[in-house]
Amino acid sequence: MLKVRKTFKQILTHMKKTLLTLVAAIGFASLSQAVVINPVSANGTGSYNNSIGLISDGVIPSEGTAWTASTNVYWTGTAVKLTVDLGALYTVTDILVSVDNNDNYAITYSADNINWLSLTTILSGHGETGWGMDTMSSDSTHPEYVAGIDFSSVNAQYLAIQATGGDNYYSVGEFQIHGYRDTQGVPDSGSTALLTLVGIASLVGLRKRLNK
Ligand SMILES: [Ca+2]
Ligand SMILES: [Ca+2]
Ligand SMILES: [Ca+2]
Repeated sequence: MLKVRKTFKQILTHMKKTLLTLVAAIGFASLSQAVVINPVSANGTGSYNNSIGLISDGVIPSEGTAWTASTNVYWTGTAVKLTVDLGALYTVTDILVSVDNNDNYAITYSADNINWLSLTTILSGHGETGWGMDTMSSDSTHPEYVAGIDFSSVNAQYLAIQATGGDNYYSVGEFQIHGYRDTQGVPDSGSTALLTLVGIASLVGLRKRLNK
């Protein structure tokens, strides 16, 4: 019986180590998974200048460059809505935008391209650039971080940017989405950890019964 006890003790120790490794891995994964998501397509309503693809080509205009530069999609009026389709549901953690500095822009998100909710709002007072294009990030670790546009993560497939006011001359040089793909049928980290804990608990119960 002593040998059996020792074996179970070893199993328990191993299970505990596995759980700790698992928890560490989950913590690391959730931190490291947020990347730039390349949209499968981009679309724009209304009339605008230059190719819609410029908003997600990875080219971020230098700050202070002209709103009418060839790097940007630009327009007048508030009828234009630029939408990116991520191709699947993602957990969106952050955005990075390059916009004309003296305007307001609404950023919205949707899971179905029908029902839209507000993600954040860019105001003319945000950012530090006084003329031309201004880069802003919602990521607190980014050098262009703007606390006023920060938001809590959402699940979305579609994200849109549209001007809501300013000097009527609007421009977007980049509309970058950061996040990670929602898990597909894999138990989430919480339930995986719970299942492991249940396994350990049942082993402890078995060990107690053997000790009797
Ligand atoms: Ca660009
Ligand atoms: Ca900036
Ligand atoms: Ca403007």
